[in-house]
Amino acid sequence: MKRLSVIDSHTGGEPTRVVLGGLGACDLARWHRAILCEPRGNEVIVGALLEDPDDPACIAKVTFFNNAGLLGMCGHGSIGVIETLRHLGRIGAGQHRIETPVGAVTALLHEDGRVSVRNVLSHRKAVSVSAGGYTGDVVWGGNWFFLVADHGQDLTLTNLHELTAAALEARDAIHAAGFPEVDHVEFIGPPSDPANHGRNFVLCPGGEYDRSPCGTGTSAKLACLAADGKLAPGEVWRQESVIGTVFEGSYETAEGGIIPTITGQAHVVAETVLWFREDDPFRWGIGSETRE
Ligand code: PYC
Repeated sequence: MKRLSVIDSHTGGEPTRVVLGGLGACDLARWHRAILCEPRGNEVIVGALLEDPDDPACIAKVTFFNNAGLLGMCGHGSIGVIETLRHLGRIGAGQHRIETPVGAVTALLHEDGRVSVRNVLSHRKAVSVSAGGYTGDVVWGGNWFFLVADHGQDLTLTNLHELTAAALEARDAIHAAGFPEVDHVEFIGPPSDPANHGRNFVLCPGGEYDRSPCGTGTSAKLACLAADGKLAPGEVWRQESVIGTVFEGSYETAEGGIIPTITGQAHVVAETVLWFREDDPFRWGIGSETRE
């Protein structure tokens, strides 16, 4: 019987399940739903597979994945990985580098447990694209986003059903408009709390919404603010999620875009050994197409 040790955390409400080895990244096509989804978890969880780094300057190689497959970078997940490594006693406060599929990122673990992730180069690819009834920007923040302000939706938890339906419609429309790479939709609007600067609702590739303000989505937002001259380098932007949790973001200018830094905090909630018994009809996860 296959067993995998995992540590669960959440960052601003968004869950991360760190897999402490026992698989290679190429196994994830078969295993991603078995690890994350029912009956061992749920569709919302983002996985982070830890492997030995290729670059000795990094503490780990991390492959992020969700219910739909592999992700590029993951901001809340990177914060979850750093908190998990701290929890395991493998790292202390200070600067740490991790390899991700889209490039190495640096994470500063603060003494108080907050983590600041210096993300990959982020940039706006297209401005004010009309797609179906939506107009927005196509932006890279470590994943591809369609950032829409004119969605006409309340960015509140009581409106989740409508938000999800509208974001799925916007995703189909931006694909049809010639941007098939976009896998995340971010509806943006004013904050609920005047201490913050903006609020978002982020639809992830598998149809779930991000409970956190989304690290790569906040990076995409910063790339737009920088391109529009609305936020100066080093100035802090406080981004609220649809559940009201907050990431702080700022950026440095770089050739071809910006380098965002996103700060948040993760909390470990469980240490588990997942079992995958051969006689379990849901060994591969409910809804999985994988069969042996
Ligand atoms: O925090 O970058 C992020 C993220 C991506 C998908 C879910 N969270």
